Amino acid sequence: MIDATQFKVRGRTVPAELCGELRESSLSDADEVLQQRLQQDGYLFLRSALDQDEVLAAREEIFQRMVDVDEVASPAIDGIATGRSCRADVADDLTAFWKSVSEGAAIRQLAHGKRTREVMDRVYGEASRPQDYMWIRPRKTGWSTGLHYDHPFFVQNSDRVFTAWIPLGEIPLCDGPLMLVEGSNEFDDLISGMRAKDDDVEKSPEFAKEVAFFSEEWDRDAIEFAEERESRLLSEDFDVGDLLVFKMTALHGSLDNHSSIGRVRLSCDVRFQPASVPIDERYFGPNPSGQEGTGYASMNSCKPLPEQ
Ligand SMILES: O=C(O)CCC(=O)C(=O)O
Ligand SMILES: [Fe+2]
Repeated sequence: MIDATQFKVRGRTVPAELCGELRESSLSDADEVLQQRLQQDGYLFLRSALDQDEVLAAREEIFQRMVDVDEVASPAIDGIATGRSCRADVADDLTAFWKSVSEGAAIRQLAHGKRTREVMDRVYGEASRPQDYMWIRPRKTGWSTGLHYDHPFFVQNSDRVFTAWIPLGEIPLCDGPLMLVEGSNEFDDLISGMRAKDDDVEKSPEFAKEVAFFSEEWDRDAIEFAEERESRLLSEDFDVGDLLVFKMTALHGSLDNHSSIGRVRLSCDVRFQPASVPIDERYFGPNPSGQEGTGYASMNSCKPLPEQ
């Protein structure tokens, strides 16, 4: 059972009737069941799907890099923010620093390794392929990610590209895990409006943020939005090894990180597609340009943690 009092968005506690838990699926379900559920709900929540040692190794690897720049206290695995940073003094190039964190051996083993790929093969019903460009998100207290759809960032092959959101360690509700809007993969007014702008997004990549609803104009309060749509905000106390897969048409953001011990919420999100589908070159290779053409530089995580 989730504790609704821990659901907070932008400093407000979400009314209990607007909170819900994610529907849990299991790897013991048949592949077809998993695939149908993803299509129906817009997401698939799999407990204990990934290798716990791989998850913890990735957590330690990333937080150790943040210990080295005085952003996280030792021991790294605890992930407690210091409130300080010497990243800008130590790293000549902040983008290169974050790219190297994102390319660490342990995080790549987790996100691109055999175990995760086998799970994603089942989700697709065929061989899958992860994108090289991936987001690692350390999120300090006070942070929440605004509501958005991922679709505009991955317009090409978008019906076959899925986001794999991986908690790197336990993420209880108070640490601000990912949150999905129930039924949002069927909000046809929003989805068709977004798809209608695909051509413009392709021509002008910076437009994607606006269309994803990240724009200031759309900057919607998740609580008000859920009320208006008579929907609910779904999340979970995530454990080591859990995996959340969702479609580009699932509206999501995160809860507030209101950890009372200043713990940084750490996750990674990587997009998969069937191996048989042609790749979108922006997200593959040793120097992916990403949607905005600036590679890793467009990621918030490139900034020293206190400035994010
Ligand atoms: O982890 C978050 O706060 C947001 C993640 C996200 O937007 C995604 O995985 O697409
Ligand atoms: Fe997203």
